[in-house]
Amino acid sequence: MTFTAAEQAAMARALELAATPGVPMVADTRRVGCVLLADDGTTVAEGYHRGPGTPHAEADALARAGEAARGTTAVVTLEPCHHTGRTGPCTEALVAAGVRRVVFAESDANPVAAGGRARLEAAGIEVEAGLMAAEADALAGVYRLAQREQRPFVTWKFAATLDGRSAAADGTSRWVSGTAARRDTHRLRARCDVMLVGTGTVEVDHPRLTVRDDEDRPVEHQPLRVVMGERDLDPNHGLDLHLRTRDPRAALADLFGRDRQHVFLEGGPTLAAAFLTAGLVDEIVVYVAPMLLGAGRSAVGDLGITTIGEALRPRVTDITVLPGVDGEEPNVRLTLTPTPVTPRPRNERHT
Ligand code: AOF
Ligand code: ZN
Repeated sequence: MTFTAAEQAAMARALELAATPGVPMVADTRRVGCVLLADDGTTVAEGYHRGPGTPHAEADALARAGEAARGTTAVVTLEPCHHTGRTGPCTEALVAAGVRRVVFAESDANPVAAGGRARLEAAGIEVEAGLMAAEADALAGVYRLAQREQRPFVTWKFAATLDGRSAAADGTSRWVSGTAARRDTHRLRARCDVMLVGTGTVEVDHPRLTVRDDEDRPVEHQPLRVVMGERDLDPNHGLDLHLRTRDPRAALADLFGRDRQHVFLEGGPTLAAAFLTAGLVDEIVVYVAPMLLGAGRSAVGDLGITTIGEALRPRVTDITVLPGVDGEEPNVRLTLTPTPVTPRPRNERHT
C-alpha cells in the first residue's frame, strides 16, 4: 500500500468531514467523508454524507467539483458503493466524472452496496484501500454495533461531583458541570439520533433535550427526544415520544424499529441503573466537577451490588481536561467502555 502525504492528510480531513455533528444517521446509513485531490496534492472539493436520502459523500464532492473532478484522486473513508439505494451508485458517478484514482479507508461490508472496488478497477481506475482503516473503523463503531445487535448503540452521559452526586439534597442541579463541559455535551448529543430520559427526570427537570451549538442556537438535525417509563406524565412534557415501558431492551427494540442508531441516555439514576444492569450501555461519558455535596441524588441508582467484588469496572478509553471558562475550575471528562455484565437473579446477590 502506497499513499502520498497529500492522500494521508486528505484522509484525515475526510474522517473529520464524516464525523460532522448533527447529521441524522438512521438504520443502514453511514458517516462518510470524501476529498478530491488534484495531481499536485491540492484539494479540489470536499463532501460528506448528510443522512438518508441525501447524496453520498463522493457524489457530494463530485457535484461541488463539477468539471474539475476529471483526473483527480478521490479519497474516501468508505469503499464507494456499487448499488442503487436511496441514491445512485458512487462507482458510476466516479467513473463518469473521470476520476483517475480512488483511495478508501475501509471496505463496505454491506452486501447490498459491496463490489465497488472491483467495478472501479474494471473501469481502469487505480484503487488503493486501507489508509487509516483503524480510524475509519472506530468511526463506524456505532453503525456496526447497531447492525450486529439489531438495537441502537447506547451512550450514557452524566455529570457528577467529586462524591458522585448529580444533584443536591433539594434537587437543584444547575450546574454541576462547567460551561466547557456543557458545550461538549451538546457536541456529543449532536452525534446521536435519540435523546433518552426517564419519567422521573422529566418530572423533576423538565428538560428540553434540544441540541444547541456553541452560540446556543439549535442545530439543524435534532435527535428524537424520548422519555421512557410506565408513569403517566403531564401531556405537555414537550418531548417527541413517551415509551411506556420499563424494560430497556424493549425500548431499544422500539427505537431500532424507528430506524435509530445511537441513543444518548441522560438520566436519571433509575434509568441508568436499569440499562447498566441489563448490560445495555456501550459507552459511558462522565464529566467530573471539583465540587462536593455530601448529600443528594447519586448519579446512578442501586445496581444490586452489595460487596466490592461485584463492582462494575468499565475500562477507561479517554481522559480529557476541559479548561474552566471565565474563572471556573476545570472539569475532567472520562470516556469508558463497560465490561460485560453477567446478569444474576437478584436474590443471589445477597448471599
Ligand atoms: C458510499 N458513500 O457516502 C455512503 C455509503 O440506501 P442508501 O443510499 O442510504 O445506502 C446506504 C448504504 O450505502 C450504506 O449501508 C453503506 O453501505 C453505503 N453508504 N456509500 O459510497 C457514502 N454513505
Ligand atoms: Zn455511494
